[in-house]
This record gives sequence, C-alpha cells and structure tokens, in this order.
Amino acid sequence: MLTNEYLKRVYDGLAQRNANEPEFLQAVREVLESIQPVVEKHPEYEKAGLIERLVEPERIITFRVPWVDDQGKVQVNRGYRVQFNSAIGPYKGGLRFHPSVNQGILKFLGFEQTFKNSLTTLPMGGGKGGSDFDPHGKSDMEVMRFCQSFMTELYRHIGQFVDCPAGDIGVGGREVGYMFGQYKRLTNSFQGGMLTGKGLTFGGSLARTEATGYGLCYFTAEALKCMRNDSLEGKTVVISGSGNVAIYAVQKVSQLGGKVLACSDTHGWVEDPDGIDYTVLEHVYNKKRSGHDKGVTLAMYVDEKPNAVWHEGDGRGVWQLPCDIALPCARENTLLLEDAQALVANGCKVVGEGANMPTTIEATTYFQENGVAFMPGKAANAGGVLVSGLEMSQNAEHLSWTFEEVDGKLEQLMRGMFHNVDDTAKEYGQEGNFVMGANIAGFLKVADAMLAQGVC
Ligand code: NDP
Ligand code: 2IT
Repeated sequence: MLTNEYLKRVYDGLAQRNANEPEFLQAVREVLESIQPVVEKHPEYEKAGLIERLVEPERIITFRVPWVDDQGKVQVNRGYRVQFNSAIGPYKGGLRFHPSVNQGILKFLGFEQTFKNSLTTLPMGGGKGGSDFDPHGKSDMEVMRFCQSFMTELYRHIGQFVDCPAGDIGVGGREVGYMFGQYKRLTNSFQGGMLTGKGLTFGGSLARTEATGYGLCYFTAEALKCMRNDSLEGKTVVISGSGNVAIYAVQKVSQLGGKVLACSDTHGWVEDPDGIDYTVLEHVYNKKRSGHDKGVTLAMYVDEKPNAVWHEGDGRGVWQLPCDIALPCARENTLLLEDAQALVANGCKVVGEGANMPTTIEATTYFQENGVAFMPGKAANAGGVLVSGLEMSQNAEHLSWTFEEVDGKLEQLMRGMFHNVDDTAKEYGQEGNFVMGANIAGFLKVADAMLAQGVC
C-alpha cells in the first residue's frame, strides 16, 4: 500500500502518463512501496524531486531495424535502448530479442536493472534494450544480418564509458559476437567494455555464461545457511524456463547436492525422476538456436533421457510438483497466484527469482504471507550483470582471470549481497522481507549519488 503522500503523487502521475505500460508500473509500484520508510526519513528527496527523476528514464532511443531474410524479403523490426539511470556508472543491462518486446517492457527492465546493478556493489548504472525480432527458427545468417543492422543504429548511443549492453532473452554469445564485430567495424575501435558476454577469444569472461544461474544458487544457498542453518543438499527444486539462466541453475543445484525435478519452455514441461540433466538442456538450447531445426522444443529432452516425461502445454505445470524450492527462470509474470497456492500447499519453502519479475504481485504477497522465503530477482539474479562488471574490469586491465577466480568472486559477492539485503530488511524492522531489503539497499546508493550530483 502506498500511504506516503509524496510517493502516491509521483506514482499517480506516472500511472496516468504510462497507462499502457503495466509491467513498468508494476515494477515502480513495488519499489515505491518498499522505500516509503526511507523517503519519510529523508525530506530532502522530495525537495530535490528525486523520485520524479528516478522513475523517468534519462533517455529512450527507438529505431528502425531493416534486414533481408534468406528468401530475399525485406523485414523490418523495431529496436530500442532505454538508458534509465547513470547516477552510479555507465548504463548497463541486457538486450532482449523477443516478439513481446516493447517500450513498457524495456522500461520495467531498465528500472529494475538500476537497483540490481547498485546491489552488486560495482559502478554500473541501469539500462535495457532490444527488439521485437524473434530469433526462433532463423538461420545464423539471418541472425547475423539482423544483429548488424541493429548495431548500425545502436553503435552511436553506446560505448565503454557511456552504455554497455549484454545478453538477455534471445541474445546469447552468438548475437553478442555479431554485434561486437559490427561495432568494431563502424567505430574502428576495439572497446572490450562496450559489450559483455563476449566470446572467450575476444575479451569475454570465463563463467559469464554460467553466472546468472550459479549466482542464483549461491544467493539461495546463503539464505538457507543464514536463516535455517541449512543447505541445498538433498533439496528438491523445480525450475521454469530452460534457457541460459535455467540451464546453469540446474547444473549448480546438482553440484550443491540438490535435485531438479522439472523445467519448462513455451511448449510445455519435462519431469525427470533422475534429476534434470543440464547437458541435455544445453543440447536442446543449441539445437533450438541453430536455425536448421525449426520446431525444436524441450520435448526433445526425452529422446536423450527415456525415463523423463514430457507434458505438452502450459509450462506452468512445473509449479504443481511437490518441492522444497522453486526457481522461476523464464520471464515476467509467469508464476501466478494459483501457482503460488499450489507450491505452498505442496511444501515449497523458498522461492528465488532467476528471471526478472517472474512472480506476479499477488503471488509474491501470497508467498510472503505464508512463510516462504522469497528472494526477488533484482538481488537473486544479479550474478549475470555482476560477472559482466567483472568482464569490464578484466577488459580494462587487459587481463583474463581464471574460471575459479571469477566464480570465486561471484560466489563471495552473491553471498555478501544476501547479507546486505537481509541486514537492510532487519534495519527497517522488516526481518525476512527480502523485497524491501533489496529495494531499500539498491535505492539508497542510487539516491545518494543523485543527490550529490544535483538536479540532472
Ligand atoms: P533465454 O532466451 O536463454 O531463455 C528463456 C527461456 O525461458 C527459454 O527456455 C524459453 O522457452 C523460456 N520461456 C519463455 N517464456 C516462457 C513461459 N511463458 N513459460 C515457460 N518457459 C518460458 O533467456 P535467459 O535465460 O537469458 O533469461 C531468462 C530470464 O532471466 C529473463 O527474465 C531475463 O531477463 C532474466 N535474466 C537473464 C540474465 C542473463 O544473463 N541472461 C541475467 C539476469 C536475469 P522457448 O525456448 O520456448 O522460448
Ligand atoms: O537482467 C540482467 O541482469 C541481464 N540480462 C544481464 C545484463 C548484463 O549487463 O550482463
């Protein structure tokens, strides 16, 4: 509930002007509700118009992306970059290629990214971009032509000290490689830090591919340890999605002694009594993206694992399984109230968001009111951008660290991040409310920097 007059006024104005951006309003509302006690303690925020500025992106760039498909037909997509907040560092955040991409979705993601990046402790501002281009079923050459065209406009708005994109849904190492090549060609400069998630031969960091899924597990493991003197050992886990975040969450859960019972894609879900095998997920992921096998779905998992069962239909079926821990790793608003009710009824005690805002507000509230430890994405999935920040550090010093070095820093920083979130929640009398802890801790650093830099 928004009770603070100043925050209510800002939110109502925003809701009026952005009525067609429900995901953005959802993300803003959650943050404003969380930071009420901080804003009440700091009247100087209102004087400085700080919240009005915080909810308005510094810049939004929209552009045409024309490209030619394999049949010689001209296709046109829409490209975007939302440069949300640069108070604590250059804009940083992924690019999403998915038919659902629009300005509202990218504003929600850029807004969330601002607080997530603040929580990592690294100097990165918030941004997000992408296109309504759908890479599913496209050939490598089509993807390359699209990425080159996309970068032919984007390059003038980004750079290692300006804005540093990376991957997100539909954008992995292949797309980052094509975009990096085009940027280099257009600017005649090799700027490692301008784009992260690069290939290992041209400045990419070891463990970036694994970082979001691994980080999610380190964060969850630290929560279990700190709250219940427990671990992932022997825990049953269900996961949604089967892309970059999900695959390496599956791997790390099993390395830490847990068992993943099921995961999903947009066509259905798969259940494996032997525990989901991440190497099979990698095969399916690569096959889906090869462009040669149009129509590949997660159903292919059972070809390699005959004990597994494929359920065609809504991937939300995974939430019906009894489990100790749920890790939603697909996309926004894909875990609904009835899913939360089923999870709680079946004994789930911990939820860690691998995706950005995968849990609806109603489902989040239900978890919190029913004793589930709920870890919000802006903290729990920060491992990806955190290692992106470490990739920029390596690029700046012209060095490459070992896998163990990067993974070790990731683990240490994710565990530290849990304590920052947990301590902040306690400081504000909200022990166990990790949503408030993450929002307040992320906000404080950005707010301090914005105040110090004057009205800009
Ligand atoms: P990918 O494109 O690699 O994978 C997305 C996966 O989710 C695919 O398996 C896709 O299935 C599945 N999916 C999408 N919608 C649904 C749905 N409604 N039900 C079931 N499955 C679904 O993306 P990422 O793994 O990179 O990103 C996943 C989430 O994590 C996003 O919210 C992203 O913003 C967030 N994130 C990503 C980070 C990163 O470093 N990549 C970092 C932090 C957060 P299909 O193949 O059928 O489309
Ligand atoms: O949502 C996210 O944090 C990402 N997609 C990763 C962004 C990045 O810059 O690595």
